Amino acid sequence: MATAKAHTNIALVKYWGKKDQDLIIPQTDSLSMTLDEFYTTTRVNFDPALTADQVMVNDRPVTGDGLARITRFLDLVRQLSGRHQFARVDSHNHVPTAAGLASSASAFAALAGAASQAAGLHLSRRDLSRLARRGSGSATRSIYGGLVEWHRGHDDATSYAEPIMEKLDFGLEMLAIMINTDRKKISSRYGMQSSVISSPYYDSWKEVVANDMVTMKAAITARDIPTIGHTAEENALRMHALTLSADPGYTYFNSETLTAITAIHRLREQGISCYFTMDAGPNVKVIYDRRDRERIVDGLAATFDRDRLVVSPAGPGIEIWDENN
Ligand code: 2P0
Repeated sequence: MATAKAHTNIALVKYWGKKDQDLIIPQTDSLSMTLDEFYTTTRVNFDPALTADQVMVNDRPVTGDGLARITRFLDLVRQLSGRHQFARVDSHNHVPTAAGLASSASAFAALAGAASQAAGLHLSRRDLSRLARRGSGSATRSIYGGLVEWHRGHDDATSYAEPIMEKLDFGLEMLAIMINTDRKKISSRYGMQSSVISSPYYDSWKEVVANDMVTMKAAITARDIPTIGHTAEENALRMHALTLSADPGYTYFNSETLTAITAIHRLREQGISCYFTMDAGPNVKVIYDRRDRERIVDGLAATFDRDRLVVSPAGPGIEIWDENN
């Protein structure tokens, strides 16, 4: 039996498309910040008495496609470790109520950590990152804290993440504006594949990311938050242009997303340095220097209730507890 705690991450240079859908080898590199506020804890117990994997998330049983995806992942761990027992998985996502933030990054990172440890594998963090990748691409980066780079690689051995700066020594911070949606969202897995296949801009996107990776890493080295924020914002908008330009086109924006973007533009017009990024949903995350936090929260509170504004500094890498000993 083992338990792991992994934090979610938000990409500053996005991953949007796979080269190999089975191994989850991405088309491009990507770069993220792990967040302190949002995490998953998962306990895994391989039990000879079980006749199938049993999975609970937030105290509810997981069935159907969700269970099949986790069983496929556990099959990999069984293959690697030579174990044949089924597992009991108990997972809790710690995100503010109704956050609507995707948690597959922290979920599969925590599952990779707990399942591999419970199966007696003692993986290096690089190998753990490769294993987490097989569950969900963004989970590759959630093994590490702080700022993290996922090298796209070209096969299972070469596609893994590495930390750039695990403990931040400057004031980069994020704030999530919680925007709810009732609309059934298009999964990132489906959405990114649709962009790869049908957006006429996909080749340009690969060039954009190659350039943004260079700019972003130099800006991190220089602790230059305006350049980090500006590059992340442009990168996110160009990723979202891939959704609009797919066939059929779609978007993760809703009307409140545009309201949030307008509010951020207004803060910038007032001379406050803040930028936004967005993922496969309507929530907007603001990127800024923590010394400006109060002015940004006060400014956004004119439009959004304060309980919808969640501040998060950078968070730590995965922690794993072996409970057999
Ligand atoms: C990212 N996203 O870099 C990008 C930006 C969302 C937008 O990674 O199919 O859940 O499991 O590999 O990792 C979300 O996609 O997709 C994601 P799969 P994943 O964070």
